[in-house]
Amino acid sequence: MAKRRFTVTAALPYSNGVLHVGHIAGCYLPADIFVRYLRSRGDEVLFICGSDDHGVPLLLAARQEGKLPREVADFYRAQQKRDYDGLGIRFDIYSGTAAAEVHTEISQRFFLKLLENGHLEKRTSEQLYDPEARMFLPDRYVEGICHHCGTGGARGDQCEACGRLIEPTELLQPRSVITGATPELRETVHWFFRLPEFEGRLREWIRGKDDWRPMVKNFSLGLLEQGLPFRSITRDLDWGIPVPLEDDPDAKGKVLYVWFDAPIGYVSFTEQWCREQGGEPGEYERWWKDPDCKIIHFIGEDNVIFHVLTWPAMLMAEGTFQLPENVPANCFLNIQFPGEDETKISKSRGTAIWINDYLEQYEADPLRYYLTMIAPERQRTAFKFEDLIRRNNEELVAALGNFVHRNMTFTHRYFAGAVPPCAAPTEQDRAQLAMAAGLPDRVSALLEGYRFKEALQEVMAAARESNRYFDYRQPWVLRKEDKAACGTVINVCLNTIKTLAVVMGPFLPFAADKVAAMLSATPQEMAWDAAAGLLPEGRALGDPEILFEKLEGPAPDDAAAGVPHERSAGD
Ligand code: B3M
Ligand code: ZN
Repeated sequence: MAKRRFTVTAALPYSNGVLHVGHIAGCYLPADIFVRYLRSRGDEVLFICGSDDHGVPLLLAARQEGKLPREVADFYRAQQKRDYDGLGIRFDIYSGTAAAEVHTEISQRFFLKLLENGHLEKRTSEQLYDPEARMFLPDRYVEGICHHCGTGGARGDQCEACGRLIEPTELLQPRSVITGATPELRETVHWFFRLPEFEGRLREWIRGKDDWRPMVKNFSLGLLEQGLPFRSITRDLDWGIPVPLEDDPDAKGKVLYVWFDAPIGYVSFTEQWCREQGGEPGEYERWWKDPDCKIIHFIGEDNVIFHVLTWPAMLMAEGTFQLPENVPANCFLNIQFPGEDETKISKSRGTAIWINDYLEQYEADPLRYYLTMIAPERQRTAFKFEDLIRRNNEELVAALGNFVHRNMTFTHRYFAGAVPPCAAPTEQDRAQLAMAAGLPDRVSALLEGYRFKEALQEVMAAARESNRYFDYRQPWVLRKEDKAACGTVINVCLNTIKTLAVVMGPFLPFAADKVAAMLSATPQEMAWDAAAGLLPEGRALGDPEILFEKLEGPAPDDAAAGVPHERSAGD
């Protein structure tokens, strides 16, 4: 296959906290799997992420912790980095919108370009003001009832229940999050983005995307149907990117809205990475303006509106960028504890499983495995810890780990640890080799369609089939009756293991590395296109190693084994 070029991003988490399993299942793990797969194929990929350091979420955390916003951002950004590292999620750069020096300049230039192109409008409007705290209350500083769907506890930027955007002044029964006061209206000046101008182009662009997930496509087309509002893209805050209009007194004390500067962060971090590689200023353009480079944004369901409507509209308005090729979004991951109902993952309610806690006790691969197998690709699904333990033991250990282990130990015991020749293969031997040889293409086809769960199921089905082949051919019996035939079976199995190791690499990178070492395989042999290439006969193998440990945990609770419930983001 021809080599391609990709810019892959994963949503920038707010640096107001550490990461839990829901974050990872939402976009970081699928993005990492996709990137590892592309790299194994030999495609050129830049994998960009970092923290979203601006906006009210950060200010609320700083207020709560009695720290400066920058301290909070730096602290959590470093924690998040450790969590990703521990899980084997390997970005080329993990920066932050308050950490990347170029971000201020790139965001301000973007703003000015939109202004110059006539897509911004300065307006005086009435905004919510907290008379006790003596400040305006943008975004999450205010809560109330969503005027779209009537759900309470909606925040002044977006309603979690219906996913739609909210202007604080539209909230019913608004309340200041800081003082609890009922806000009053005060006049202030802001810059608005003429989003409605882009409705037609957005609709046409989205309609043409036949390979997008239906949830992503239908949700955004539905919003376009209702019409897009003018969006205010500046705020009365003292934390953020200053509005770059020194000569305009109205710009004093205003910063860019966090959802304006955050997606530009993808571009800034790219430029930061280029410069760290010794590049000239502006080299990010190769990753953002070249039609031959495909841009893929991995996100969670609540971010669809921003990545499919407002950000592409910003890109259209700027005029020189490419639009994303795909925006694979996952639904939310819920959680279920034994004997309890499925519930949202929530920090305040204590229903989160934190990555740093998990990694203190367990390896990364079982979590990567489980989160992919329950990936909320089409609907919400529920995380159950006892299910993770059960599936690790019954699937990773009993199928995949066992197949590798039984063949490695057999080879060491009876073939002096070297790959035996494949002499006179039978029909079954050939069928097994053919099954393995077809595996990379079957997995590829699913990964290219962003069907990560099914791709991993395909790998596991191959592992189970391989165990059946081993049991059917009974090499432990053949060993005494026909040593050459026994050697053929082991040869076939070792070659199957090599193929399995390559295709499981994107999902289970730590285990795949162990297998590569056991097979003394070179990086070239482990490339996707070489997955079905045969191991040389006589190759000396490394020592057998356990791939997956059996885990102890809460007893599997079959009654609680929940069925994912259907839900569209528009509910
Ligand atoms: N910071 C994530 C969130 O909504 C948000 C993503 C920004 S991606 C440019 O929690
Ligand atoms: Zn709502």
